[in-house]
Amino acid sequence: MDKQLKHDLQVFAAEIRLQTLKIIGSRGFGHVGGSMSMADTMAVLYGEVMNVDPKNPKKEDRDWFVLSKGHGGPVMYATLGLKGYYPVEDAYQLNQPNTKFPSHTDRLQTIGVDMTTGSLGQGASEAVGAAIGKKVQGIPGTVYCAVGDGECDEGQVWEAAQCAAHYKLDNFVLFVDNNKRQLDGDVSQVMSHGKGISAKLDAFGFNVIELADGNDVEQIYDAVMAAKEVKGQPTAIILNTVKGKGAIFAESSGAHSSQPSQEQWDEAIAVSQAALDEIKNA
Ligand SMILES: Cc1ncc(C[n+]2csc(CCOP(=O)(O)OP(=O)(O)O)c2C)c(N)n1
Ligand SMILES: [Mg+2]
Repeated sequence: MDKQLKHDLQVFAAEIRLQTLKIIGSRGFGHVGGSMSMADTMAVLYGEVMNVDPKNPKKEDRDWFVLSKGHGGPVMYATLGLKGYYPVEDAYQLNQPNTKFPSHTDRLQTIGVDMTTGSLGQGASEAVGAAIGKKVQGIPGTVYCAVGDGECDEGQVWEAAQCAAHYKLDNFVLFVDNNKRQLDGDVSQVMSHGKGISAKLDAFGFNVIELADGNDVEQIYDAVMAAKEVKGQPTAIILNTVKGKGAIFAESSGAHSSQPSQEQWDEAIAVSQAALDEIKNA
């Protein structure tokens, strides 16, 4: 991977992390864990890979991104704001009355959000439907979708997977945020995944790429580039991530949602700003 591009994407990921904390911090509580684990993937997708235009958010041949784990809305809002869909500060209205930035992503509320999500599992089916729609209509572009590892408890995810393989959707890429934690605790304790999510998706007919470090922009970028070469099959990219990555009050606990004190918010945002400055100057 080009050194400059890697640096730029690392900076973008750090900016997304900082803004995600500021967005959730504006409300005082929210889904820090599952937002922060996705920051690097969002940086790769919106920073380099995806064919999107903030000035023309609905352009027909755009790539789509469906955050099926819709509770990660804040990382989406941070990314879209930094990308130029709206001033990122607009999202400091998270989950307030009449906000355009609800806790879970809503395509009728927020510019740049391709699909409404929040009921776990549904986004995966919606994304597969969008990919089929592109094929049927001959519209170029890839549909990227992110599900959580806890979300994979939903049968609907597997119906979507079966459908994606059946229809040979090589315009569909499924990210699994394998952060090992879900709402009630460890995924392995709540509902374990047998031989693993990779093995399951392989059995369903996906081209599977498992990343040792799903918070590494280079590994994510290389996987997406490899997915683009695959024909006649959907690709799944398994992101072994850290829940809460970069949020000092959440990273070690892997907390699902957080409501730290104002002092803890201030400290976390200061640490995140310092991390951004360090990467920028590297
Ligand atoms: C159908 C459905 N059931 C339950 C919930 C409540 N819920 C929201 S997030 C979550 C846990 C999801 O865990 P995971 O997919 O691992 O998310 P992440 O770790 O990426 O935050 C649950 C049970 C929901 N949103 N939808
Ligand atoms: Mg999880």
